[in-house]
Amino acid sequence: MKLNSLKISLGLLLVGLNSFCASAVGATGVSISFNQWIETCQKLPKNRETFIQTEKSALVDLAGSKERAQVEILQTIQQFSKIMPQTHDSSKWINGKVPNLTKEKSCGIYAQKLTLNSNDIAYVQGDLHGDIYSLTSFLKKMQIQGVLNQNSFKIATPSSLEKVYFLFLGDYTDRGFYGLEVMYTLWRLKIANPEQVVLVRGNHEDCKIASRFGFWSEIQKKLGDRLSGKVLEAITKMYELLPAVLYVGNQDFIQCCHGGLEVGYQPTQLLDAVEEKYELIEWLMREQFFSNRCPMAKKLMPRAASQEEFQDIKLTGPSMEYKSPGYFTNLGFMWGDFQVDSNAPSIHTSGRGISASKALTETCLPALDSRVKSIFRAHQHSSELNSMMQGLVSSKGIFKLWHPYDMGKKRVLTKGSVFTFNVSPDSQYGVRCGYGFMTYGQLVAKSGSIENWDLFVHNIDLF
Ligand SMILES: [Mn+2]
Repeated sequence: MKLNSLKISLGLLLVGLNSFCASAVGATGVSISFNQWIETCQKLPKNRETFIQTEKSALVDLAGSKERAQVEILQTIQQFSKIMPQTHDSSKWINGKVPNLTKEKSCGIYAQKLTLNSNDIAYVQGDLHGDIYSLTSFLKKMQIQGVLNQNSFKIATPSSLEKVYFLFLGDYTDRGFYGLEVMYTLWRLKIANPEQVVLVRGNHEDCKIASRFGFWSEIQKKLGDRLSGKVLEAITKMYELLPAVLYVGNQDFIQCCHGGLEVGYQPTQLLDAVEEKYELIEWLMREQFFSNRCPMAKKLMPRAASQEEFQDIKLTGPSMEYKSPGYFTNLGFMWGDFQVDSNAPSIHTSGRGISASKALTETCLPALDSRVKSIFRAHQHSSELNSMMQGLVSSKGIFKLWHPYDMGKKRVLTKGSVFTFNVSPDSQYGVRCGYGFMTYGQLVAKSGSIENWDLFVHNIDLF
C-alpha cells in the first residue's frame, strides 16, 4: 500500500513538473516530434486491455496539460483546414464551384480525383476506429522502410520520379478509445504531405454519428467539459473538408470510398478535367440515372428500397432525414454495403441504405462512367464473424468480393471488382472477432488498363 501511494505521489509530482515546464514554454505551439509521438502512442494501454473507456491521452501527456492539448488540437485543425481544397482557388473545382461552408449547418460533400502515374504507389488502409496502436505500428514500419523521412511525418522523396501516397478510407474514431490520437496523427500526416495524403470521409466523420458512438465522450473525458466544447465544434467543421469519394487512376480509375455505390453522382466531368481535381456534389441525380441512363439497374434494386432511392434529391448532409420522421436516406459513398454471396439480390436496410448485389454493381459501375473499373472500400464490419468478417480474416484483410479464391499476396484488379479493407485489430470489432493482424494494401499504378496494376496485401502481426 505504502509503495503504491508513494508511486502515485511521485507520479503526480512528475505530472506537476511536466505542466510547470510546459506552461513556462508559453501558451501556444507544442512541438511534438514524430518519434516522440509514435513512442508515446505505442506505450498506451491497448483498447483490448481497457474495457472501461480510458482517460489516457498521448496528446495530453505530451502537451503537458489539458489546456495545452486543447491549444495544440485547435492549432493543428486550423493548419489542416488551411491546406484543404476548399481554400484553393476555384480553378481546381469543376465549374468553379467551391463549397460555401460559412453558413450554419452547411454541407460540402464533394468528389476528388487523384492522378496516379505509372509506378506511383498508394498505401491504402481501412477503418481505424480509435486504434492508435495499429496506425503507429504502420508508420513505424514506413519509417524503417524509408518511406517516411527520419523522425518526420513527411513522405520521403526518392530519387526516381515515382510518388508515394497514403489513402485512408474513413471511420477514424469511435469503437476504440484513441480516436483523438488517431485524428491528430492523420492531421499531422496530411499537413506534412498536402498532396500525397487523402483522408476519405467515413460515415463516422459526421457529428450525428460521432456524438453517439464514443468519440464525443472520449474528447469530453480527455479534455474535460470546459475545454472540449471548442474542440468538438472545430472537429464538426473539419468533417466537411473531407472528400466523400476519391477516384484514383489515369486512363482507368478506382473508386475509393468508405461505403459503396452511389448512382446519383457521375464522375465524368471530373475524370475528363485536366486542371480541376474536385467537384461539389449538390444533388444526387438518382431518378435521372434509373430513368435515362441505366433503366436495367432499376430492376435489380431491392423491392423495399425507399422512394428517395429513386428520386433526384438535394444533398443536405451524409444522411438526410426524409418525410417520415426517423427515416434516413444516406449517401451511398459513405454508407453503402455489398452482398457477400454472389447470387444474393440487393437489399435495403433502413438507416443504412443499399447493400448492392454483384449484378447491381456490375450494371451500375460502367453506366456511371466506363473508366471506373473497381471499388476500394471498408465500412462493412461486424463484432461477429459473419460472412464478411470471415472473408476478411481468411483473405488476410483485403477481401475481393465474389472472388473468394483470389487471396494471395498479390490480387488481381479485374473489371467490376470490389475490395473490402479490414478494420484495425485493436478496435472493438477486431477484439471481438479475435484477429491480431493489421492490414494495408500497396497499390502500384501502371499506365493503361487496371488489369496491369498490382495490389499487394501486407500485414503486421500485432497480437
Ligand atoms: Mn463505417
